[in-house]
Amino acid sequence: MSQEFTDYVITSMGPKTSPKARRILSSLIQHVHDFTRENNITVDEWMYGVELINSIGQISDAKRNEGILVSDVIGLEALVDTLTHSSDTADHTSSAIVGPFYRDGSPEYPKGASIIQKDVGGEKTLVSGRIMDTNGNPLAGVKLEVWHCAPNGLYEQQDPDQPEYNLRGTFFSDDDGYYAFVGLRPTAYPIPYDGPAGKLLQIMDRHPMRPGHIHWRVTHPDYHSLITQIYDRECKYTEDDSVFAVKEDIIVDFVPAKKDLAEKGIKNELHYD
Ligand code: MBD
Ligand code: FE
Repeated sequence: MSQEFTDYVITSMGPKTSPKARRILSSLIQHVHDFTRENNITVDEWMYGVELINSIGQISDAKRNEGILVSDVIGLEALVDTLTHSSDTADHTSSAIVGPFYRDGSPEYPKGASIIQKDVGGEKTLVSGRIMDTNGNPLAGVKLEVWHCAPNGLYEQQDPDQPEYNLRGTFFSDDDGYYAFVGLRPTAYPIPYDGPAGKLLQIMDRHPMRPGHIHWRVTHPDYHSLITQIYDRECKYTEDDSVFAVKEDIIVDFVPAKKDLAEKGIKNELHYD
C-alpha cells in the first residue's frame, strides 16, 4: 500500500486530537509505514516484533524497567537525553540517561555519611565536592540523590541479599554548596540480559557491559534539575558502553585516599564539583 493509504490513516484523526498529538502521531505513523514498506515486513516478521514488545511489558516491574533497557541498547535513551539538552544555553555539567534503576525516596543522610548499609565488597570511596550554579556560585540546600550497583552487578532492588535502599542516598549541599558521601568505587557490570534487551544484544552480537558509574539526580525548587552519571576513566568499558551514555566531561579520576581516610578503610577519593 502506498503513501495514499498512509495519508488516509493519518487524516482519520478527529478534530479533538490536540495539535501536539496530531503532529507526533502523524510522524510516527509515517515513519512506521515507511519502515514497513522499505523492509517488506511480512506477517511473521511483524508478529515477531509484536511478541518482542509484549515481552517487554511482561518482564517490566519495579525491579526491572525493560522498556528503558530496550531503549538503551538501541541508543534511544541516549539520543533523547542529548536532544533534550541540545538547546541549553548555559554551560553546565552534562546530563546523562537516568537508566532503569532510579528509585524515589532513598534515605536522607547527613553530609559525609556512608550509603553502604551492608558489606558487599568493593572499595570504599569518599565522593565530595561543591554544587554550583552555571555562574560558579555555590548553591546551598540542593538535593542530591545518588545510586550505584554492588560489585556483584546488582542494584539493591534486584538483589534479595541487599537491604532496602543499599547504595542509594539523599543528601543536601551545605551553606557553602559542599556535599560529601561514602560509597563504593563503581565497577563495570552487565545490564540485565536475560530478557528482551538481552535478546536484542545477542542478535546484534554485542556485549552487555556498562562502565562503572554512579548516578546523580540534582534538584532544587528554584533551578533546573540535572540527572547525570560519572564514569571511571580507568574502566575499560568507559570507551565501549553498551547503552552509549558516556560523555567526555563526565569521565572522572578517582585518586588514592589520603592517610587519615585510608586509616578508616577508605581506599579512594573522588573530588567532583
Ligand atoms: C544501568 O545501570 C544503567 O545505568 C543504564 C543507563 C542502563 C542499564 C543499566
Ligand atoms: Fe546504572
